[in-house]
Amino acid sequence: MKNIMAQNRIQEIKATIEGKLKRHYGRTLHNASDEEMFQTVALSIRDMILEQWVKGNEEINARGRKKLCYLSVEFLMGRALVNNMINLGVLDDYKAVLAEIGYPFEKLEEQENEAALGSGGLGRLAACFLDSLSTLNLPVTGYGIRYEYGMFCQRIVDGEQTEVPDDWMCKGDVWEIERREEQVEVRFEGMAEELWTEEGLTVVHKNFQKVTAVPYDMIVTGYGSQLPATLRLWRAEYPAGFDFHAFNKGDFVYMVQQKEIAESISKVLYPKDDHIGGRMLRLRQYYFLASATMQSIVREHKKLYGDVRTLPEKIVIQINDIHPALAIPELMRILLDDEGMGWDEAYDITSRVFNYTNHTVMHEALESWPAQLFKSMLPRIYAIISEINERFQQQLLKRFPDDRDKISHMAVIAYDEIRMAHMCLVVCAAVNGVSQLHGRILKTRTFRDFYVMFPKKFTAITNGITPRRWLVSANPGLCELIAGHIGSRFIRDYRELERLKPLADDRRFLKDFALVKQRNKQRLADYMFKKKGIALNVDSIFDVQAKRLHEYKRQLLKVLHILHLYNRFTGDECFALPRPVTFLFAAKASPVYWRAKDIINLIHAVASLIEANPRTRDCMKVVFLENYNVSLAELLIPAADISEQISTAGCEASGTGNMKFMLNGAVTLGTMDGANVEIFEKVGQDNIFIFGALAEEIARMERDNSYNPKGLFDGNADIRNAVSRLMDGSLAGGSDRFHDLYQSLLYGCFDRADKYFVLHDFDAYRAMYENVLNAYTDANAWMRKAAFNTACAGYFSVDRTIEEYNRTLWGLDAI
Ligand code: 26Y
Repeated sequence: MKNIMAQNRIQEIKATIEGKLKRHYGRTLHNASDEEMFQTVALSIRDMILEQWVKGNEEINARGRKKLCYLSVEFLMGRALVNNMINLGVLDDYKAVLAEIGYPFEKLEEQENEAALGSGGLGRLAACFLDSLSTLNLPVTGYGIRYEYGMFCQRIVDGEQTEVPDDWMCKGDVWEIERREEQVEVRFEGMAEELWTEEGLTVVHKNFQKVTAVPYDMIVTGYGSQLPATLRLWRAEYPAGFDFHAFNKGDFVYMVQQKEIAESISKVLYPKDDHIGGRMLRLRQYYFLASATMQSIVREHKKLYGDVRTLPEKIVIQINDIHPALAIPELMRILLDDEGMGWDEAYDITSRVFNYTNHTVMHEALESWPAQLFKSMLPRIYAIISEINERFQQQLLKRFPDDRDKISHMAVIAYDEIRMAHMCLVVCAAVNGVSQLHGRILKTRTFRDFYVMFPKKFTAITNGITPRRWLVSANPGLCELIAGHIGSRFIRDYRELERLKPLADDRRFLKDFALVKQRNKQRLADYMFKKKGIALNVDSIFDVQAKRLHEYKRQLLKVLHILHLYNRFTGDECFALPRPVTFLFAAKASPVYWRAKDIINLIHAVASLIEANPRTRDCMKVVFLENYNVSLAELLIPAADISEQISTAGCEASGTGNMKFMLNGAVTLGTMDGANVEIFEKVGQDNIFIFGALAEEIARMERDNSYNPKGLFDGNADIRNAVSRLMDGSLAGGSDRFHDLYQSLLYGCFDRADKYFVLHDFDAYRAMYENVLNAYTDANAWMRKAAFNTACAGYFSVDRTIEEYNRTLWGLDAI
């Protein structure tokens, strides 16, 4: 009976695909191109999703349910096709259909360009949030920018990173729906004029430049969900038919230039950059996102409920890091200028709808803008922020009448700078960190004065990841093994994974667990060989560090340690490793972050050094995986034995890669930083390898300036010998190539020496690494650790994260 039903479904799907191929492309199953096959299958899936989406949204609107608006400049979605099939429960059916047709399923997967509208953790978290909100049937719209070029593609040429534009939409995006009729107008430049009329003071924004914001809605599915999430991405266009005056005057060139400027706003995702021209373009992007989104939210609210005053009952807005913070003054502008409200009422509404999540304590990311430039680009918004600042300073003056320093320290505008984070802290209802440690650092250091003033606003909610993509989709072997023992409820209910704990003592289970790991290593090895011609030894330990390249994440620590092992081989004929190790790195460096790019080059130079030496090449191998992205992460993470999470304590807000590795049965080698602390608490000290200075120790050394890396270099031969390799000509590129890295470690270049305490933690890392290698030699004990990590990973499901946000901040009801 079941079989007959499955057969019917399969025939139905096949007929749908055949029909679509014929109608859309005039093709049959026999002569369709790969691209046409992909588009057709994707369209058939999209039809199913749209069906749900229409029903779900009707229900929310009919019942007048509160909705979450999640604002983020990054959404790192990854590929959608297989994920959608899993979520809809039709993966097996589609696999069967394609098998019947004789079309390889993997080929279909590979056709899809991934939507890489993000550079790392922040953007990927936003994507996991949408997955979870939909899975839990909570209403949400994500708002972002439809970058024509997403995160650049990384190519390695002679060991150096080069960037290639990521033309992800070259074939069009099947998952999006253009909503041209819902476009809005965003205004830049000009001036804000105050006018006294009979109704009092009004402000008129004059002589502005218009940019049209056109929304594209992407439908994002959840697992077995009734309510797909909406991701609304804005594209910038030059207003059609605008400035005919210039055109008539024959100023055709001017018009084309203006068009160029307008459309550059949604042209490309900024990975990070520090020159002012680029920064101003980023500010333009931020306001574009903020203004288009707030106009669209207010417009929809009025359409549904008539009265803008009920906004806080129906909408809650989460600002994903500081970048979309201009949404705050933009809502004020709409309420004051368009809706004619008074300041107090507008402020009351605004301060009730917004929350702000901080994702970093790194100073460079707590953005502030030069006041004059800001004012000329956004005159009306500038005036509103000035007023917020003025009123806040009055409040401060009452509270700290004699403390001028404190007042200018906390002000929103001071020393000709606009501090976006301070504005958020003043106006938002809540601010949260993304791990418990990060939350504490925000209270006690980064925003200490604000915590004293607004203690109730501060919380910490630890990040999470979606088990749908990071286990079910990325690691079907492990998923099947788990389901065979505890059923498949764990996919929706993160508490279920705990039930694996007793199995960590079951030898048969551990054997199967090891087998799955081995297959995943083989899967990665096959991929690397086929795509890059690189052979991996699947019997070696896979030791993986995969994340954005940044000094604080300390890829350099791992490289220096590899050089240390190399030195031991060359210095001592009897030295051996208990098992061969493959050191896998994957990371993109920001195109203008020269030191990060040097580190990538260094990794390649060290790889060559090891490869060239017959003593080392069979027991050590360094591999750099080009172009790290979501799809590669899905292959790489399930294959890892060791998960390297070695940031300088106090620097990594949370980390989410650490959770993905843990879930897939890799054991963490890490510092007490970000969510590593909580992983440690969950798995216990026998199942994780922790080393290095604690956040308080780092902070103390920074405060009293007591850290002396040169002293460590002089006093510790291991450190000296490893670091000296950078300069002694043994690495490709010659003795000059890594001079800056060497200098940065020992003497500093325009900053403190070894700002991220690499040499400080070197010895602790070296010692702990020995423990790791020894632990691995007991295969059964190692697999116990690995499996126990998986069993403890439930807490780090994004569903737990979303439940916490919802309980403490949002108050949404599931449909
Ligand atoms: C320069 C500016 C445009 C900018 C762009 C992207 C600044 C920062 C970022 C991205 C930040 C980011 O990815 N932060 C990470 O957020 C994760 C999710 O909360 C954390 O797990 C991770 O520790 C943090 O580094």
